[in-house]
Amino acid sequence: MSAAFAITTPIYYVNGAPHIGHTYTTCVADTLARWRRLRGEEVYFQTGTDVHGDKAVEAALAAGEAPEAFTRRMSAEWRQTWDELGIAYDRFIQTTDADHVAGVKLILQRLWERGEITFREYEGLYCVGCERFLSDRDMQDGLCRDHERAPELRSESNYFFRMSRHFGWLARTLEEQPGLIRPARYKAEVLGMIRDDSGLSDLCISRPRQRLAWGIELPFDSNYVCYVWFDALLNYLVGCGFPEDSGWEARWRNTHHLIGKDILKPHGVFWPTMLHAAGLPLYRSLNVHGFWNMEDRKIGKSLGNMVDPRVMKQRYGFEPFRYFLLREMAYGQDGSFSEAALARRIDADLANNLGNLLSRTLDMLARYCGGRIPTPPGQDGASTEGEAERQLREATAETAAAVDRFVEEVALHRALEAIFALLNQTNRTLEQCAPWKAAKEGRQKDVEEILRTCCNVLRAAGLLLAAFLPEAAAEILSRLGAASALKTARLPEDAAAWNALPPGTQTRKAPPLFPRAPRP
Ligand code: ME8
Repeated sequence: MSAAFAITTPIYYVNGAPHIGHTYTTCVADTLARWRRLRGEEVYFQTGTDVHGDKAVEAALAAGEAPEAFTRRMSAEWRQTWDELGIAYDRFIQTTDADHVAGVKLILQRLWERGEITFREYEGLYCVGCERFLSDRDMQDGLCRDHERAPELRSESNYFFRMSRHFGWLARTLEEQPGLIRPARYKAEVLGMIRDDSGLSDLCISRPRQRLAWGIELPFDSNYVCYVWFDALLNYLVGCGFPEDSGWEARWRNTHHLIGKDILKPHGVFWPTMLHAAGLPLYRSLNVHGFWNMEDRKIGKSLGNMVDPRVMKQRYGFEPFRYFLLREMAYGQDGSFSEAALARRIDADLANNLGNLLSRTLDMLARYCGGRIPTPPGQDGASTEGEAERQLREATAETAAAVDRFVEEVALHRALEAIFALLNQTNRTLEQCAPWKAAKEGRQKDVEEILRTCCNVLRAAGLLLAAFLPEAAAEILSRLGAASALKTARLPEDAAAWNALPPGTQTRKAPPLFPRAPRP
């Protein structure tokens, strides 16, 4: 069980339904996985749910259900949402899965035996309403934000992972492996978190069972359960087949994590130090993105229902929404969501640029060439390649190579920008060559040359877009009479192949690929 490329999303909390933020990370992962598969690589893509801890218990209580039944039901709903949206994951992991629980216990035991875990008293501000210790973030003006009451000073004995002894190693590793955390500014943030004066030291990894029973029991003390983050991070390793599968390490060494910047500390500090302390290798890369905001507020659980991916699917179609997410946000930076911006992108890029090029090309091909792909120059012994065709052939090859590079850098917005720039250039060339005029003047060779050139670009676009917009891409190729191209294609090279549509291939006119967006 080896994989040249493994990709993960965070495992999401089940105290709410998926919103635009979760959908974004998951679509980025899905696109990367699809692209790598089209490159012929063996891919492993994992997502799932994080079901233990206080938050899950609170949400279960609010729903009047036991934590186990509640989290099972919610996990099924998350999974169903990704299925409905066509997310092609290989495994949906849930932190109650038997192999996950066994993996967490094994690592806890190993760290305990290695002297990486200590037991001591902890003193902190405890909110009875929340039934937990509060962090600075939980308080405002000395009061618990949720309960608006003063917390009590309490002490409690707990187990601690001796995390800070690995900070020196982590700092050196981050300097030695510049691509480990991307973009670079998040690496700098992690370095700031582990500086001597940062205040971050050891990590409390247990919760007394009488306070929180919903978790994985510590293998060396049944009075405690494991802290939810310590448990959750290990999902990535378990998904690779650790410890039983002989191929787990190859898969693990090729694992790329995708996360939002809200969970940089657990993934940039807790996780690598946990791995190092357990004598395990590091992940291949951690790729951090920004937040989707709405009127400058982070979209979270409360605002989330306003941008429910299933509602977006109903209103706009899922692929147009997915296109917007991937095109609009520069990976690493924050993005701003509004339905007006979504509608503008759909109209300008999908309906006008791509959709019109496809419709016009196939309409004219039907009108002037019997709907069949014309014979390329050279093959009929007469014409040679014209300037317009040469330019678009070269631009197509450059675009295919650029898309591959951008996907490698997780710059999906730039990959899409490149594809749509090529389509735009093709629309302009089509306008200049004006085949409708050439047809009137009886210049059939010119008509055929520009329409065949457009079909070449559209075939390339169909292949290049397959990882981003799987259904639309398949439809483009099908209308071009190349429905099976995706089965055999190797990207990026095959996207640049010119005149790969056999002359005489029957094409198919159809209604617009993307209707204009309904007004919000
Ligand atoms: O943190 N913009 O789960 P979670 C962009 N269970 N992305 C967003 C976002 C926004 N406004 N809101 C959420 C957890 N996300 C833990 C993870 S992993 C071992 C455990 C995305 O349900 C983004 O990927 O709160 C973010 O990191 C993640 O959802 C947080 O999901």
